This record gives sequence, C-alpha cells and structure tokens, in this order.
Amino acid sequence: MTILISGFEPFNKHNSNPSSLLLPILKKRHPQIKTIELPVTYSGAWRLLKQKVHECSAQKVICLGLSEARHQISIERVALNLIDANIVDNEGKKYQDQPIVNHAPIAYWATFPTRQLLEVLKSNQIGACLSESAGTFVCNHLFYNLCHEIASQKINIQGGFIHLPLESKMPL
Ligand code: PCA
Repeated sequence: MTILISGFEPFNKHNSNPSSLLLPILKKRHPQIKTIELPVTYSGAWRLLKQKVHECSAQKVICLGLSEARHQISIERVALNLIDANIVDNEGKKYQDQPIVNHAPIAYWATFPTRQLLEVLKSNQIGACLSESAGTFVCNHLFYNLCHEIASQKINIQGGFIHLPLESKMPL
C-alpha cells in the first residue's frame, strides 16, 4: 500500500512550516512513505499533488498544513468549495467569495477515517481534535480538490487533511 504525505512550504509571515519540517522525520522513520513539499499557491499545490498521487498510485493521501490559530493537531472532516482569503498566496494571488470548482458540491467529507485517526493519536497521548473547517485559503483549496478528484473520478483513495499548530504549540 502506498501512503503519500504532503506538507507546505512557509507562507505569509512564517519563516518555517511544521508541515514540511515533519516530512523528513516521517520519511526517516518510515522510508516506504512517499512525501512531497508543496508550494503555497492555488496554481501549484493541487497540480503537483495530483501528479504525485497518480505517479505513485497512492492509496492513502494525507495532506498537512499549518494553522497558527490551532492549539492541537486538527483532523479536518470537511472540505468546502470556497476560496475566501484576506492574505495572498506565495504568488501574490488573493481571491474572495469564489467557488473552487464551478457546479461541484458545496462540500465533501474527508474519505480518511478521521475518528479512527483521532482515537489512535489520543491513545498515544497526542493531543488532537476533529475540526469542521479547514479554512478558505490554500489548504482547503488543496483538500477540496483532492476530495473532488476522488469523488468525480471514483478513485479508491483515503484522502484527508490535518492542520498542525505552530511548532511552539505542538503537543509532542
Ligand atoms: N497553511 C495554509 C496554507 C499553507 C499552510 O500550511 C492554510 O491553512 O490554508
């Protein structure tokens, strides 16, 4: 089984992003896992992830990103068909009040078993919670596109998104 984990480069005022700092650590512990660092851009993140998903025939795809507002690892349950950000992506692009995919569902559930992952983290004394919003910036854009690909192409992939807090707030 191929597991693909993505992280994001730094963005906005952040000099680093825990989601990409984690990738080499995961890879060292589990060399069979595929990883990819994505740009924080609407134009690049999904294009590169999609390419990688198909290239390595991934069956589980977990995307990681930073959310400075979080105090715990947040397992996202829902991807929303909306971009509405008041910050620019790493290409200087800012969009508001726009659907991600026209004439597509308003939202998708993660296809990864979110509750099961929560229980595994909790049983390992790792503080985590379920979240009902991945925001409306690049992370949600990536998550929605992944879910839309899985649903519209009827691909058997468990896909999900996890927001990490700042490194200083990581409960590890
Ligand atoms: N967090 C941003 C984009 C990249 C990242 O790590 C977000 O929550 O949308």
